[in-house]
Amino acid sequence: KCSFNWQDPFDIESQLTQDEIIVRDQFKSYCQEKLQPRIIDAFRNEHFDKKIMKELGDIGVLCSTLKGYGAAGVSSVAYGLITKEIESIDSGYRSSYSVQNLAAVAIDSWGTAEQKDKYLPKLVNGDLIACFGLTEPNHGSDPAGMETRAIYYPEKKIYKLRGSKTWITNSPVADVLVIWAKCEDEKIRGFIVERDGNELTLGTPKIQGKVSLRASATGMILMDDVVVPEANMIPGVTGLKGPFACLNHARYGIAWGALGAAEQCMKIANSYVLERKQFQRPLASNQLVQKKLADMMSEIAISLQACLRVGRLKDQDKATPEMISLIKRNSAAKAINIARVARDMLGGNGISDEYHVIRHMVNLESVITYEGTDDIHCLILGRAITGIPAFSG
Ligand code: TGC
Ligand code: FAD
Repeated sequence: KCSFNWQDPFDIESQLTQDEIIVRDQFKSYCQEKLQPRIIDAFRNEHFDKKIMKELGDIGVLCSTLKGYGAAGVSSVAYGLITKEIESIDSGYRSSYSVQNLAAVAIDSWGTAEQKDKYLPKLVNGDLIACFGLTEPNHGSDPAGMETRAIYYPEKKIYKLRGSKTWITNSPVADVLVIWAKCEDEKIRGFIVERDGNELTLGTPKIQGKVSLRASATGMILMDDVVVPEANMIPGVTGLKGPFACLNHARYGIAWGALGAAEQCMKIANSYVLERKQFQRPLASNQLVQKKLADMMSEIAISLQACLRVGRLKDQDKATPEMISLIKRNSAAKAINIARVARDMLGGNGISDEYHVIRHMVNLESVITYEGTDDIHCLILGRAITGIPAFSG
């Protein structure tokens, strides 16, 4: 006879391969033993510990869907399970992890063999930290309007990059910066910029005072004629298709990840209401409280099943960008609502970082915004339904 498990209502476990379960369980141990004890201090002090990237490389989860270059070559579902585990600790850690992958995917998808051989092994093992610079101060949701320019100097076989990027995860700590810029033919291309040797023309100031994602480093990228050898121009793609194709991977990872944060908030709220007594009985014995838990469980279960479905399709090369918009938008919105309700269920204690829920809640404010805001993914879906792009007038 089958029994119902509220922690896995649709029995996702039985839909995973043995390899996926092993990857998840090993990584879960690392997250619990090594990341969980660091997070309160990291968040309080707005500190990203660079050693974490090396640790992630050492245990083989960095850029883990790549084939070759020392990468684990795991399935998209295993990758989703990894992002879920890391985000159950903190969305900031997941961000740093995702962006390393995002930059590596750009090089892997569109780079030369020399670029791949030079950078990918070190991004996979964590010797190098990377960032992905698309957003600019005047162009967030509409990167087509980017102002960053790449000017080519044929006699020296170099490009010079001029402009600024902002809200860039990992930029203050990155050794390698993948930058998207407009060339003289008005086409957008990607460039691999090394921090070393460019100290005079490249600034990556940290954005201070974030109330969200305080455990990941976010900064600007200021470029004042940064010299980039021609060999570091990513030649395989022109136009926004380049960065957007990479974003498909990252948005997919976020869809799983946000549910890790949501699940954690639900578990904390459930334990709390079972323990906490008001009016001489546990809070959990109130119908209003049980409704909140039932809603959380339902949303997480349905959302996870959707992620699994898209993950399986992705591995068969059948996942469309619209499917990914649907699950990114759904997971982030469901997760932030769950975090807000869980925060309320903990009463006054809910606002203390010792209980973790409010940290997840404020982190998820970034998660609904980056990699395409809730509105932008809504409009991508609206365009798919009506055939009418409604982004601009
Ligand atoms: P549009 O005309 O729709 O497309 C331009 C070209 O790009 C292609 N394309 C895609 N290709 C692959 N995958 C996708 N998802 C694609 N979306 C579009 C498209 O086929 C076209 O190709 P071609 O060959 O015909 O030229 O572009 P648009 O300018 O109308 O823009 C539409 C819109 C608003 C949807 C787009 O600009 C958008 O998605 N904006 C959101 C920007 C965004 O997501 N930024 C994310 C920055 S990175 C980040 O946030 C990292 S957070 C850190 C972390 O992950 O933790
Ligand atoms: P805007 O585009 O100005 O949007 C503001 C509001 O207007 C939003 O509600 C939006 O939905 C709405 N809006 C915009 N256009 C429309 C429209 N046509 N119709 C209706 N509503 C609209 N970027 C990178 O390139 N790399 C990174 O590593 C990175 N990391 C980030 C880390 C953090 C912590 C954060 C917060 C952001 C990061 N970003 C990164 C930037 C992120 O992708 C952008 O913030 C996001 O794309 C939104 O752009 P914006 O902030 O300029 O907001």
